Amino acid sequence: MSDCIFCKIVDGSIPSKKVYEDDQILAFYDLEPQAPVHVLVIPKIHICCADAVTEENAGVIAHIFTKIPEITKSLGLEKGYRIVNNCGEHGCQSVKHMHFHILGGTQLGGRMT
Ligand code: DGP
Repeated sequence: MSDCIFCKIVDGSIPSKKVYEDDQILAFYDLEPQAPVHVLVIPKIHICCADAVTEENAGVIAHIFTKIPEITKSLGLEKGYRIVNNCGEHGCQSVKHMHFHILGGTQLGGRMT
């Protein structure tokens, strides 16, 4: 999508600090970190949000989860981490290209709201 920030990060027209990339997905540091380690993992294809996951596009989401152990190990998150996906207005999703936040590098709080 031409007006999508994360599609522009995928095509390289907006720079990012990449931590992992393959033909289907990209992981890069969040611009506004909320933990000592804060990385976003995105599908390269434009899927707006969790609400738009279908049988047809779910493969890339599964692929993200198969790569998260490798990505988190490379980030030194052996003691654990949190995966967050915000969806829609009530979920406070600000970028409408589905992404998973990986947060870690410290003891995180117990509350999620
Ligand atoms: P969310 O609120 O779940 O939609 O999270 C969007 C995140 O994306 C937010 O933590 C800040 C981050 N972000 C927004 N624009 C950019 C950008 O241009 N580059 C990077 N690296 N992160 C961005």
